[in-house]
Amino acid sequence: MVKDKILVIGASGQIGVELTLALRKVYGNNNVVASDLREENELLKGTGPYVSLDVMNKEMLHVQVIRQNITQIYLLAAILSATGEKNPNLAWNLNMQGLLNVLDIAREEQIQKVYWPSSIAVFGPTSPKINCPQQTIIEPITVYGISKYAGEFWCNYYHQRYGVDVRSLRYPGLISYKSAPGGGTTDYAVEIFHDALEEKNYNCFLREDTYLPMMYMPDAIKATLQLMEAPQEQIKVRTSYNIAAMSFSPKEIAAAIQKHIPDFTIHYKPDYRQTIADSWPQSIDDTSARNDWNWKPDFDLDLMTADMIQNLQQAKG
Ligand code: NAD
Ligand code: AKB
Repeated sequence: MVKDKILVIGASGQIGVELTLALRKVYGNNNVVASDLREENELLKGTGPYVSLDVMNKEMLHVQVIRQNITQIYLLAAILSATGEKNPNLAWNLNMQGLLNVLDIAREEQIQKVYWPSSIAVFGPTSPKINCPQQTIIEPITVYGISKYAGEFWCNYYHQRYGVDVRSLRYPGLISYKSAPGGGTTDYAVEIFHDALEEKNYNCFLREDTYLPMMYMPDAIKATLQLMEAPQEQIKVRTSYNIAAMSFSPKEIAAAIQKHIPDFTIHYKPDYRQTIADSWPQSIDDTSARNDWNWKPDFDLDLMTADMIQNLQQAKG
């Protein structure tokens, strides 16, 4: 049997750091190669191999895959919703070409499994707002959402046509304390904790009543590992699975933080990201993931808030 050897592309990002560390626990430090365009994240240093890699450079990527005897690829490099609206061409090019480079190499080198995340950003203003189903009207209005929706169908195509075992999750907004978010609309739900602890005040770029689907990073990592470990026959959705954990508004997360920091205050100054948030569903129906591979989250708003504050307080000394 061929030994698993994993390449994580975009390993220095918000998800990449934690996913790389989690994969190293499961597969062994030396069997998970971290890679990124930017320098190695501090938390990854000394925990396993790292290579500098641009996913847009297909030749370089191909050489690394062969040289390192890679059997699985996790592609996390992307431009997120808010940054994408500032530079639509860059977002489209990276999000599409990066994925196509990986899928092509996976086909040519018969890579066993590929992971590529999609997002709740595939949904648009015409999708149902509450408990948005797996299959529904999907008309995204951001370049990020368009690239994710197109990407889902490329994954499905490479699976159907070439047998590439590529799997995907539509992550909601992810909340974490280990690594910073990278230019999304849901980033406020991370920033708010840092400002609550440091300034006792947060200026929110979304309206107080903007409900969005969110998830704590440990649940996102759990879902990713669970999806990737599930037997092939259990994976019935080959575009991307809806997954959900919690939904809240800025007003609600502020109230949850005030249970720990009573003098915390929040002010609202919506900017261009409000339009993006308004186009997304408020909550997600993840029945398919629950039925197909037993998905179930562990964290709700209060549990996540308590854990975030405890860990950030410890880190800040
Ligand atoms: P991030 O911006 O924090 O990290 C992306 C990483 O990719 C960065 O370290 C960046 O340096 C790297 N990168 C950029 N261009 C590259 C290139 N050309 N070659 C190699 N590396 C490159 O993003 P993230 O939040 O960790 O997101 C990872 C994936 O998950 C993305 O596909 C994103 O769309 C998806 N996702 C994230 C969230 C979230 O809330 N974080 C939600 C839904 C989906
Ligand atoms: C973003 O806000 O762009 C991301 C996402 C939901 O995909 N966090």
